[in-house]
Amino acid sequence: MSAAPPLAPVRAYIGLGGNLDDPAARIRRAFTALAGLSHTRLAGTSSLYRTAPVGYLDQPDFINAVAAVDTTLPPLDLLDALLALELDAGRERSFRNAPRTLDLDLLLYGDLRLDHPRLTLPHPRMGSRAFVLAPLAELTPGLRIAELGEVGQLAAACADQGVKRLAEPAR
Ligand code: PH2
Ligand code: MG
Ligand code: MG
Repeated sequence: MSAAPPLAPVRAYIGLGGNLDDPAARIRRAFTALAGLSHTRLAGTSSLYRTAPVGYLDQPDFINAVAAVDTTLPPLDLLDALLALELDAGRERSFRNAPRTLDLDLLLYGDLRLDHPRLTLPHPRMGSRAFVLAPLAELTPGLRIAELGEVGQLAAACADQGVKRLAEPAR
């Protein structure tokens, strides 16, 4: 049984990424899929970014973006909905940080701090990853993340990681 859903919508941020099979088109389709989730409104989308791989380096560049949603889905239900969209996009899990068609990471769910076997919030690695912070700062530069700081400042601190905003429209 899951916890009672929030009564008022919660602003959540989702990191999108992929580097296989036309990832830019997949991310655009994922924005549309997010807009179609139950109990959820798509509130904003960043530009698309071309980013150098982090972690496992011998793979193609990624396309990354961030979406904002307002949702009354509880966090684990939102996570399940994101995992279902990854499967729809043909996501396979071979090894950690492997190339993928579509990765949808729940970054923030309001200011909820959560330490659950399936979900840690805020996302534990978001504070040092330019491929998350640059698009998030574009959407909401003044956002403060508890114990990490302001998103715009965090993004500026790792701007040397090789992220390039693409001029073409995100949607
Ligand atoms: N995702 C990872 C690991 N490394 N690198 C880039 N550039 N973009 C990603 O989305 C990404 C990554 C784990 O999910
Ligand atoms: Mg990820
Ligand atoms: Mg993921």
